[in-house]
Amino acid sequence: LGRAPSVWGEVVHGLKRGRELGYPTANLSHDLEGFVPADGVYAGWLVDVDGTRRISYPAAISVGTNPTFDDVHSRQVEAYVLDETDLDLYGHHVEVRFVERVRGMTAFDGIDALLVQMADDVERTRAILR
Ligand code: FMN
Repeated sequence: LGRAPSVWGEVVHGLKRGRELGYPTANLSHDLEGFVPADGVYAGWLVDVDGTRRISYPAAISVGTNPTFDDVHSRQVEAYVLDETDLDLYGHHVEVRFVERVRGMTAFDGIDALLVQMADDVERTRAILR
């Protein structure tokens, strides 16, 4: 396509489980603009486009229904900004740019296995965006 595909939407409140996991994510509202790529994990950028400024943050992005848990039923796009634990983007309009696919979405047997994989996703994302 010549450039990274993007979606645009507002950051809404998710289930807040990501914070407990150590990977808080900015969840995009479901009425986003643009085409969401296939379920999986991607390296990319979360661009805060509020006001006249654009601030880009490196992010590990998850697309899917969070199949490890049985409480999310609709597909969602969520972005973990690398090394950020208290960035407050609620209500902000953001662009999520998908740079490279890292892997498919997986239903893990438990949280420990998911956390091991997410740590690896973060390192791969860091290497891709460097
Ligand atoms: N959820 C899964 O069920 N399987 C996965 O393979 C998976 N991979 C993820 C990889 C990354 C880099 C990130 C940021 C999230 C991933 N997730 C995955 C989604 C997490 O389950 C989700 O972020 C967490 O449950 C928090 O959800 P919440 O924002 O609704 O609280």
